[in-house]
Amino acid sequence: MTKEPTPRPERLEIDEQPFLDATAEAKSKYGRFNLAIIGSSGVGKSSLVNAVFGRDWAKVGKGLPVTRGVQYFNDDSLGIWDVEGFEIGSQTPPAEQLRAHLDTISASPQTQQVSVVWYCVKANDDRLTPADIAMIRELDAQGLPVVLVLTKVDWIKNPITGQHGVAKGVEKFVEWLNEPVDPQTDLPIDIPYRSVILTSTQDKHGKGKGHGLGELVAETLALSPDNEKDAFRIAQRLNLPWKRELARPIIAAATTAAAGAAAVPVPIADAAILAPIQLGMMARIATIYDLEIKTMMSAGALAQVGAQLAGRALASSMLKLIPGAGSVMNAGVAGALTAATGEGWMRLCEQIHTGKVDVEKVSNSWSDFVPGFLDVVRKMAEQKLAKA
Ligand SMILES: Nc1nc2c(ncn2[C@@H]2O[C@H](COP(=O)(O)OP(=O)(O)OP(=O)(O)O)[C@@H](O)[C@H]2O)c(=O)[nH]1
Ligand SMILES: [Mg+2]
Repeated sequence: MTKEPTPRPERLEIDEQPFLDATAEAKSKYGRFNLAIIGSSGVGKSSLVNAVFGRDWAKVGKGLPVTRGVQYFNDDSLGIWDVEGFEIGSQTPPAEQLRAHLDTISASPQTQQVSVVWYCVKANDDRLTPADIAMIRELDAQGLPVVLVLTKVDWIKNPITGQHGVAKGVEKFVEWLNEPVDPQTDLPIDIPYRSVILTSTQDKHGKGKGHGLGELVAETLALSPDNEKDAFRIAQRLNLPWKRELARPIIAAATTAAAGAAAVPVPIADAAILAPIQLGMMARIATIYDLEIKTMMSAGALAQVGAQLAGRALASSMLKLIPGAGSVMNAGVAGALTAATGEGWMRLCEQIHTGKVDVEKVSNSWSDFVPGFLDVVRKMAEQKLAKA
């Protein structure tokens, strides 16, 4: 009696290396965005960083005190130089004090060099001091674009129109800032900030989402050098459409690559050829949402997701929906599968990024984000029927 050979277990071995490689490549491509924030103690510098970049560095306090008055905080995509404003009673003139801080920054590695400066002043200070003006001039002289950020603006809601406005004093301050004159001589003076943005990160009861932050990120992006704009888009957390704009071309490229890989139709059993393409795409998208593979899931769990996406089970169940597709993976199916995967993954990353998904439950919630691909398949099926 001959013994039947034991069937090989239906397991796809998916290598997560393409994900790791693509992550490293994307990180080095985008680099780090460095911002300097200057302002007196308590003006709200840390609160701004938390609101715009979603990093709670103020609380964890893992800043590196570089020298007195200068701290550097960083992760992969963002570096913050936290620089104290002019100390009242200091013997050193303001411009000189700042120059010493800027020298400290210049002496640091290339990856830590500043792109844009937020010079922060409390809105209800009602004026810029001579020290502020000297410091802003020093920054400009060093070629750094300065945004003058008025912090802790009290926004008052007009009970009739429902519109938000600011107190008269702040309005006057802004008028002066738009056309500054010397208080003694009344002659116009030049203070080289590029723009004035009114902000708050909370209302006076410590609540609310803040104001002016969208304007602040738009202005910061505009002032960033072209080769650092993507780094800023990635580092910030307020504007999701910017991230989608970065993710969509990546999905398109992977879709083309997947269609190419299946240009000669392959049996579904070999559908794993798509895994490296899809894992690379997923890694690049995760980078745009500033998500670490480590915080998302273990490498093993990720490989499993990859297997589910590109693997036999998924591909064959999809193929059932396509009339007459049979048991092969062709260019159209591979492309559609990859496009849908990319779109679903982008949405999942977006949800995690905005804190709407529990990281622990990522593998479970994935299926909630895939319906998109069923739509694509249905559309393909409909087109096919229409042509027939
Ligand atoms: N009302 C109001 N309070 C704010 C706002 N932003 C920050 N605060 C409060 O102001 C205090 C100081 O804010 P921080 O963000 O720590 O200020 P900082 O400039 O980083 O201060 P230092 O690190 O000490 O130099 C905190 O108690 C904040 O809660 C705001 O927009 N409105
Ligand atoms: Mg602080």
